[in-house]
Amino acid sequence: MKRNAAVLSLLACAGALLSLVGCGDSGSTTSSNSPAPETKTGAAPKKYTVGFSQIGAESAWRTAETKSVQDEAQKRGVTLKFADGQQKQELQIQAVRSFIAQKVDVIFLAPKVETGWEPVLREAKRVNIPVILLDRGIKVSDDSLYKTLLTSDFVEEGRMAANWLAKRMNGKGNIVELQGTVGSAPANDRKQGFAEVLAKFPDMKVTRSQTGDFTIAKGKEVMEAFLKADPTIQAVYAHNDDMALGAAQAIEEAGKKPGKDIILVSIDGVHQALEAIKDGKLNCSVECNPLLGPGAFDAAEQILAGKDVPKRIVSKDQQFDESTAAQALPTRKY
Ligand code: GZL
Repeated sequence: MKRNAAVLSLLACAGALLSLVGCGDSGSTTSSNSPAPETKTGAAPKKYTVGFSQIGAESAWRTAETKSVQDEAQKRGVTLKFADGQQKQELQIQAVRSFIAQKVDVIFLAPKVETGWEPVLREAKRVNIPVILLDRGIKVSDDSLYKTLLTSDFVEEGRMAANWLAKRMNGKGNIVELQGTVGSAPANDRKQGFAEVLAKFPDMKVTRSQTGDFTIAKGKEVMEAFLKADPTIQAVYAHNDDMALGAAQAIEEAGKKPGKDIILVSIDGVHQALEAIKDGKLNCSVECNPLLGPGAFDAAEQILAGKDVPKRIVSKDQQFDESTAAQALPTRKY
């Protein structure tokens, strides 16, 4: 009897070692990477594997989202295979194909842009691997190609930014817009929501609008060009905080005071933005929750248990300005 137990525990150790070696993915958390056995009871399997095709690390918001998913996987003992798309859709698609080949149980995809996903999502569907979209939506002819989307209402975020700015500028002034990544859902929708509200204020105009690709560096570069072209700029609408922070640097280097000479409103609500609002260098940030890890794994476990999930799970957003940022800071989680 003792000999059998020894043999069994040796085999178990060998199996665990193989699975650790088998993983080999950057940033993957390992417990066991063998797909969980089908459960009879309809409960989610205790052990399962998720492949996460992330856009990249372009902003503080993105980094917070990645950390939220990785921390939650660790907490639940889920094997997470993480792929950084480095802002390239083709790398994200390659990662999804690799997850299919590795027979993961669920795929998380944060899609950089709205189009170009149908072929690879059909491949996942063909082998019954459910896909959960994180933070950005996609345009597909068949929405059964993904199970659910966890997101915020980007159009509403654009409206909130415009309403705040209209109030702050008493309904008049010229504005430059730093757009997010071309073709992405947040850039398209935040532009739409902002324009919808601005249409009600004939004395408020967006005089220049260009993508800053959601990064500090590009936001600064575009703002430098805007300032050279038009010294009368009165306000900046940035589709995310990182571009607004870059714009604030450009405004300072041009000898003006961001937050005073030029008003800045942006979206995300990251810690650095609230600090800048407290320091008077930014004026308003509309929150967009990146802490999608817990909700994503809840949805995954519902799906693995054979239960339905809503097609769209939308986070509620608040906003922060000079009157609220300072007291919100101590409790902010990203
Ligand atoms: C929004 C997300 C956007 C953030 C940016 O859900 O896709 O991408 O607003 C991030 O900061 O880069």
